[in-house]
Parts: sequence; structure tokens; C-alpha cells
Amino acid sequence: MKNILEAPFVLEFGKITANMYRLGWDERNGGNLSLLLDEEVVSKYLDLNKVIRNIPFSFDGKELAGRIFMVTGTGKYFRNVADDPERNTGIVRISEDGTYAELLWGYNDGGKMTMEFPSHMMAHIERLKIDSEHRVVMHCHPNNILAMTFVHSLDEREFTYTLWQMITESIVVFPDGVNILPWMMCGNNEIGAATAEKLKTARVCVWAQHGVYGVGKDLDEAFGLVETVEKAAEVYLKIANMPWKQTITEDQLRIVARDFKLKVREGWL
Ligand code: 2HA
Ligand code: ZN
Repeated sequence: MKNILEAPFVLEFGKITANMYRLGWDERNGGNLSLLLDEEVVSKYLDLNKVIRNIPFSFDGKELAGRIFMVTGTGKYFRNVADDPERNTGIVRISEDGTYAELLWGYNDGGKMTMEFPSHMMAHIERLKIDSEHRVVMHCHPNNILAMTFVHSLDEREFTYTLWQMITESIVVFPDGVNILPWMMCGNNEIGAATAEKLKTARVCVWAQHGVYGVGKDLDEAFGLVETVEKAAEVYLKIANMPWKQTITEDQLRIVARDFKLKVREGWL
């Protein structure tokens, strides 16, 4: 068996969470991250017949039976993941009946998956239906996206349009736009189902007055997506209270869409 602490996916998970912490996206135990792993890759590092313990959950995970995920732990700080991944994260396999997770590695202080595990798994289920390359669900609390949900209309098209106008590359990175959930209680199946529904039509779902969900085919892609939305939100907040002398016009956005051959969200441009 190879040493799992040297596995590229464990090292990358540590680097991404450290970056997210340093960018101010994940204060204290804020945010959570899950990465779908390839069974064959994991089997080089772990005996897949050895289950440490079973961790029950209360949503229907049958569609993910047998799938293996690396997931941040509940109450754990992103700041600490890279230094001690075996305490702050876990590698779990969804049981055949989809009612519990089999812990294969990690959570070595008796911990378990993030409180947002239902949202993450429901999001994985929906995104895998749309995109077979999908692997990552990222949740965090970036300051500017959060701030924007207090002062901007929460109409999804209007919110997206403002973000597209802030940086030329916005529409290139998220031509599918951003969807938005109004404030809801977090951590339960209800917000999980609502988030998964929103992620059917966009790879970003803003949780008003809370944070954001971003998905992608790898950690870099999900990170880059959230990073670009956050940057656009930051530019917006810098200019929101100033008189605008010019902006990127709708016609100019169409030129970007044409030249980059983008699949822009139907009817939004
Ligand atoms: O504390 O971010 O949404 C973890 C969270 C809950
Ligand atoms: Zn959160």
C-alpha cells in the first residue's frame, strides 16, 4: 500500500482548503468540500475491505451506492486540513442501501462528515446526471458574494448580468450564470434538495446571506469558478455606489459569447 498522506488527491485537497482559508472564504469551521474519488486510485492507498465504522445519515443516498468521497469533517477548520488531513477530513463510501457512510480513513478523533453532507451528496447526484466528469462540490462564505446578497436584487438573471458586466471573463467562466436560494436554514435535507435543484441549470448556487456552492470536474475548476464569481462581486461592490461612466454592454457580452463559442444560459442575453 502506498502512503495516503502522500496521495496527490490528499495533498491537493490540503492546498485548496488552505487557499480558501487564506482568501477569507472559510472562517473558523465555515465551508465544506467534497471530492468524488476513483475506486481504483483509492485502492492503491487503502484496503477497501476495511471499514473503520459506519456513519448513518438521513437522506436517500442510493444513487451514490459504492461511490467514494473525501469530505471535510463537521466542526473542522479549513485552516487545519493540510497539517492534519486524517483528523479534519474523511474518506467515506456510500453504503449499498444508501443510508450510511462507511468510513475508510480519517475523522480519527471520532468525527464525521460536514453538517452539509446532504447538500453535497444531493448536488453530486444531480451533477453526475448532467456531467459524467463532475467530481467536486465546494461550499464557502466569500465576503463579496455574501455582501452582494444584501444590496442587489436576488433575481437570478439580474444578479448574473451584473456579475457578467464586471469582468470580461465572467461570462466565459460561468456562461450558465448563477442561481440563487433565498435565505434558508442550512444543514438539512430541505436546503440540500433545493440546492441540488438549482445546480441542474448552473454550476453556481448562491445561498443568500450565507455563501455559495460551486461544482466542477476537479478541485481547480470549482475553485476557479468560485474565485471568478467572488472577484466580479468585489468589483461590483467597489462601484455600486459610484456613478457609472461606462460598462460592458449587452452587445459586447454577445460578442464575447460569439467569439468564445459559449453556451450562454438560454434567454439570459
Ligand atoms: O459551518 O459552512 O453551512 C459549516 C458551514 C455550514
Ligand atoms: Zn456555510
